[in-house]
Amino acid sequence: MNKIISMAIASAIAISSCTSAVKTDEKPLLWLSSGEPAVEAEVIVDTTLDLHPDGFIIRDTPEGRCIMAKTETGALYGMYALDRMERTGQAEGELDILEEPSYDRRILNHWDNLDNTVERGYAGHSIWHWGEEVPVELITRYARLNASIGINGSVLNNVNATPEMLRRDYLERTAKIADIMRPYGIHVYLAVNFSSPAALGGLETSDPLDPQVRQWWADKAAEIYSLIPDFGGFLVKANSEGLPGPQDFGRTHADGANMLADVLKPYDGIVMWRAFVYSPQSPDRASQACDEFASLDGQFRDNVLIQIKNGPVDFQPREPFSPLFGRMSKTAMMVEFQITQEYLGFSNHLVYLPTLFKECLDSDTYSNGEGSTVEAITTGRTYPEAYKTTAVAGVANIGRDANWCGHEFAQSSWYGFGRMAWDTSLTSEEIAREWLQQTFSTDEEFVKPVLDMMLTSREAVVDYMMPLGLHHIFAWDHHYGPEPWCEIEGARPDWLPKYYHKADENGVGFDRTRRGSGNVNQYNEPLASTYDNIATCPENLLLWFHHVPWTYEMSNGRTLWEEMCHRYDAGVQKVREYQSIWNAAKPYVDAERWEAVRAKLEIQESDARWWRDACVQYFGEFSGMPVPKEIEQPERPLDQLKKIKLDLKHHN
Ligand code: GCW
Repeated sequence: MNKIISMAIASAIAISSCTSAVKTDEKPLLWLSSGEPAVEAEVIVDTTLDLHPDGFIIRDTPEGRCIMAKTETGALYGMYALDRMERTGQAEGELDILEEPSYDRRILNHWDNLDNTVERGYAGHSIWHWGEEVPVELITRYARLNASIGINGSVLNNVNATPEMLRRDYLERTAKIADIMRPYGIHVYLAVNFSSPAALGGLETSDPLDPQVRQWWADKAAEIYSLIPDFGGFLVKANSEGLPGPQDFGRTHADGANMLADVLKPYDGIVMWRAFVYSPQSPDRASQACDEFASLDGQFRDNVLIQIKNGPVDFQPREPFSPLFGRMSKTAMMVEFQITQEYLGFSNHLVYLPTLFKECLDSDTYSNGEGSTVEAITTGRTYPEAYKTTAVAGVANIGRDANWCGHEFAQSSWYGFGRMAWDTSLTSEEIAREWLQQTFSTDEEFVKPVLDMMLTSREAVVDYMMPLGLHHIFAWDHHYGPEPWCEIEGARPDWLPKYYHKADENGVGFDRTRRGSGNVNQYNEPLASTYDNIATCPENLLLWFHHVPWTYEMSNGRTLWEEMCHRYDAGVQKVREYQSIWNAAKPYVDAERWEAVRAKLEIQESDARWWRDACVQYFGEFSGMPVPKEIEQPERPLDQLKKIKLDLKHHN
């Protein structure tokens, strides 16, 4: 025991000395009161412990409280955990806790470009400061925040990757970033462009079966690992939205992914190969990932993970889970969530996302009978042989803004993603509560109502934007605000709202039943039949799966048309409730942050009205029915709302 304790003290010193070099007077440390976990406990690192390398034990012994872990990273996680427990009043009494992460790899995907813009970023330019001096303090703070919630991987660059990313100078800089993050247990990964051998290396082709191409990638991997020995691996978007991929050479996704997996294998690197593929010719975009990937099950190397967006289309306010999660049993899969609010009002709307994340993870795919939830599948419980490693990804909402995420409450979705990736059994409520307690106040008078606001906020945004399974009726390209009427000459049909809502005088919604696109059949029974039957399809996904008559009777007795209008209005009313809650929260929050949130809620309320007024009037032209009298009537006529054109780019 003594021997272990003396080892422990040494490593505890090592850990605290590597975390103490940063001044704390710059960007705020958000939910951390200060960078260092200030806990009173003995820290023991014992490499012989039978524990996940990231796991830890916190235990009270007659000699006092101690944290035990197999690695320094595990010890650091234990220290942050105890720190959190102390600050949220959970550290009293005798402790005997053992924690191991739900996923091995808990990764943020940054869609950051080398010119420092961030695709779908709403919080300022890239924190990596490409081309400028490496911001050591900023990156250290970022690493601390991540370590405190268990995030252990960062893909530094946009999945729309430029071949330049693999240039020597960018790799050297990536190595510097990796050096800063290493003490916090964070591995760096890069998104790569499949054409790099030709575009950067000057080869004639990037065909994955060409020996010279394979050699080029092998040399590149050797170069990367010589600079970054613990490099995590590659993330690849291929044959998607105009990006190159193996299909350009008549090869499959498996050929492409395996070629990269082979060159990373000697270094324990992984390939995260995205399943976000769709072509304009397809009658149903929601079916395409399964169409292209399900038949490849079993053909991928064991260091490949298929990275699948939570829903089958694209991070909409509500989607069913992607049916692909229920279709592969011999291939490792990982979920990609979007923390940045591309389709949820950018950083202007208060939307706490762990409720959305959990809804997906808790969905039962019935892949191997009942209980094969997305969580059980992707954590490797359902098909352990297929999962050499497990992972989960979240598209980051982080930028150079003073508050990191643009909206004070957007920090809670970053926090929540990390906590949930660490422990999928935590509830959204538990996560929101501890975030509020650490970020603002532990006073229940404050916590209770604000917690309620967070927990209902995702449903509110669904109501005022796209209730009952409506989806993708956003304004062109930038996706801020409503434009269900949008028509652009020559545009891809699957980039236009009418492809998705299909409103006409008979009704509204996308018929994905067996009489329509047949997408329901990609789900395992009993789900396929549940979704196929309008009477059993959950109402919150009704217009996702069915084209429904305006006069269809909903379970509460209203017609579809009435219910749609009621939902739109309920979303607006909810935001007004949030405004009252926040007004009452004033005594518990410092003036600056209180005012920032107040101002954002004002925008959100006005945007919610904009959404409601635009959608009920637009769809009313098809239903031929008036907005029910009992709800607030639209203020501005549709013509006026149609004239709103925002000059926004999809890079910040
Ligand atoms: O939803 C779309 C976004 C693109 C994004 C793409 C993807 C990075 O609008 O901006 O590109 O998804 O996930 O690849």
